Amino acid sequence: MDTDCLFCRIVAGEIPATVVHETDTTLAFRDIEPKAPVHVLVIPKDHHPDIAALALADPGVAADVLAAAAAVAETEGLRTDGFRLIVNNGRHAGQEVAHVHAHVLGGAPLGPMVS
Ligand code: IU
Repeated sequence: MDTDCLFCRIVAGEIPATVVHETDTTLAFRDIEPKAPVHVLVIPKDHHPDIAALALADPGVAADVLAAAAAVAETEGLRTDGFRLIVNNGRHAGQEVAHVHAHVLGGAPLGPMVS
């Protein structure tokens, strides 16, 4: 755990979050500023700064994040009409929180991808 990391502190239960799914290695909770009717963040419980670091260090947990995102899509009713899965990686992608997180977005047409 990185004590300076907001998402590590959510995993530790120090900061509240609306958790919608949890496994041994992942946690999924609602984004506090939702950009779609459904906006859930899926994170590994262990601290990794971004998806590239996670995939290189622990590809099994990277796969766990994908599986958790799929489970969230199922329970949130997004499988029929579809959903978007986004992982911002680093400064040019606009990553704000340096603990890897996958955005699960859906519940309405999302429009084209932003540039
Ligand atoms: P990004 O990919 O790093 O840009 O996304 C960070 C997301 O984390 C963003 O959608 C925020 O609304 C969200 N978030 C949150 O859910 N809870 C928080 O306490 C903070 C950010 I700070």
